[in-house]
Amino acid sequence: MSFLNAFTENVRKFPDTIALEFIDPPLQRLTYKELDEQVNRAAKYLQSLGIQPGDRVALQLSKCLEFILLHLATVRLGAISLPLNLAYPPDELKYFLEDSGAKLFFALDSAKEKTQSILPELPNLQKCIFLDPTQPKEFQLLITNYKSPISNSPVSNSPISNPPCEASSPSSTAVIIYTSGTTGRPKGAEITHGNLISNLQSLHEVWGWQADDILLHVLPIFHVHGLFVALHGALHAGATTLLMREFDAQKTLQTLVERRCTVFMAVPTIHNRLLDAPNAKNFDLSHLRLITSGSDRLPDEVFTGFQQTFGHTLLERYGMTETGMNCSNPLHGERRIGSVGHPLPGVEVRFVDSESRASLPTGEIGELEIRGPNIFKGYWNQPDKTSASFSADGWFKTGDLGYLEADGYITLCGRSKDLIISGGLNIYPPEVERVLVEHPAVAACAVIGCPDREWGEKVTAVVALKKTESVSGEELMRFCREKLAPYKSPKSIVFKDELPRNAMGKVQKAELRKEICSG
Ligand code: MLC
Repeated sequence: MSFLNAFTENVRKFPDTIALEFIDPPLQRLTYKELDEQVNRAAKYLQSLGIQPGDRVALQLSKCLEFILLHLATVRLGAISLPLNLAYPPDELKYFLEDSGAKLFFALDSAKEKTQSILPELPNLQKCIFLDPTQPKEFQLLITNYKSPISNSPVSNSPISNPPCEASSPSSTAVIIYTSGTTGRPKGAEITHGNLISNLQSLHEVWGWQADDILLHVLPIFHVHGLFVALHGALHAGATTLLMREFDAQKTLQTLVERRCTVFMAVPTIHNRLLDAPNAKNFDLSHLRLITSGSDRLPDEVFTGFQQTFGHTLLERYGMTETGMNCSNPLHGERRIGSVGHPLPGVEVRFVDSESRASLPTGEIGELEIRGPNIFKGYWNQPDKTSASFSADGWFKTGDLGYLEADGYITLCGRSKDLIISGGLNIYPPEVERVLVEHPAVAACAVIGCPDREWGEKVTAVVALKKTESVSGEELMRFCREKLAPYKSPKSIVFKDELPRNAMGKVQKAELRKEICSG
């Protein structure tokens, strides 16, 4: 049973309902029936390129219809979709393509030059196809006019040859999403059809998704939030999704009002920008039935700011790439400030002592562990890292610290992992440190997240230079940007003669945070 079953059912029930509409150029609008037909066409095109169940199809595209069609078509074939952040530079991209063994790679025409240099080093990659989403007709021609490898005739509207059932069984992988890790390179989280189905069903129930909902979608579609929670959520419900290609605060407020949207989902940085938009108070959002916040802790001032400015109580929910959504505040009932609400149906939570791993009683702060049908299958080709991320009795270790309140609400209050969350994106300091120490002038460095109103946390590098060397902060930032996505690169560099270390020689980041972040 594929997670697309509900979508297919909606094609039958609501063929003429608008499924997707891109609200900025190129303007595009598809009903459920049209979307289904185009997904089928794209699936046949992928089949003609030799894509089989289980193959990985990598997509590093902007937020465009081509991305959505290829993603859904890949999954419909029982193959594995691999969405990639556009911000990854060639160094990182090469690693993802190599590690996943992707067979097919769709990239942006505008990235051709920088992408081409890495292609000869990828033996598993059979084909790289460059697309220009500003020219949608070209893609239509591509998926319609290719020759069938069997009959050598142009593709018709005949149905795709169905994948074997096991290719889209609940335990088979539908999507791989890379997440950074505390050690080593990023890991590909294998998310199964079963994971997606259970989460979609829970959120459908808990958030009261309806077929007449209109979702304004402003998030990137290469992450769990924008792809699974928002886009899949709406398709699962038979609802309409209006897609904004790049987030713009003013346009978001205007569209929410003019198009009578009913659902909006975002990260705290985006909610904050809405509050800061000129004349924010003049936008009447009273017709929206649900505005959610996730991917990062929702600051109290954004929660109360939203109530004061828009008369809306944000619904905070909590998830991770490896788990999908875990907890949510209620649709009806108290949405508690600072809390992520209750576990979703079928999701079990417990808090454990970080050292002894013993389960803790209500009210005591510990590390959050999760069990349920939403928990991913494992990290692609990384059995050791997979088993290290589970407890001996099979609970997923989130690395988040928090406690269970007496009335069942869950409050998170920190992390046991060395992790920075900036604008809803996870950044593991060791990844940035690994790059910084490659610079010949750097003797040692520590990367920390300093609290920041705009980003939640700001990536800050503390650097000690070799005695005989000198380099500017700007030069180090430039150096990082060549090797890392811009959002991971430090936004400020602080020089120190030496880094504070404990008796074991480990850098004391807590001390650095106290000294540097408050300044
Ligand atoms: C952009 N920049 C960031 C950044 N996003 N820096 C740090 N953190 C980020 N998140 C950089 C840009 O590269 C640019 O650098 C500068 O900041 C200003 O760019 P901008 O144009 O103002 O940024 P913008 O494009 O508007 O992006 C901001 C944003 C975006 C908040 C809209 O980051 C975003 O869409 N965040 C949502 C991420 C998300 O969907 N996370 C879900 C993960 S799933 P310069 O120097 O080149 O100018 C997950 C599970 C779950 O976590 O529970 O949901």
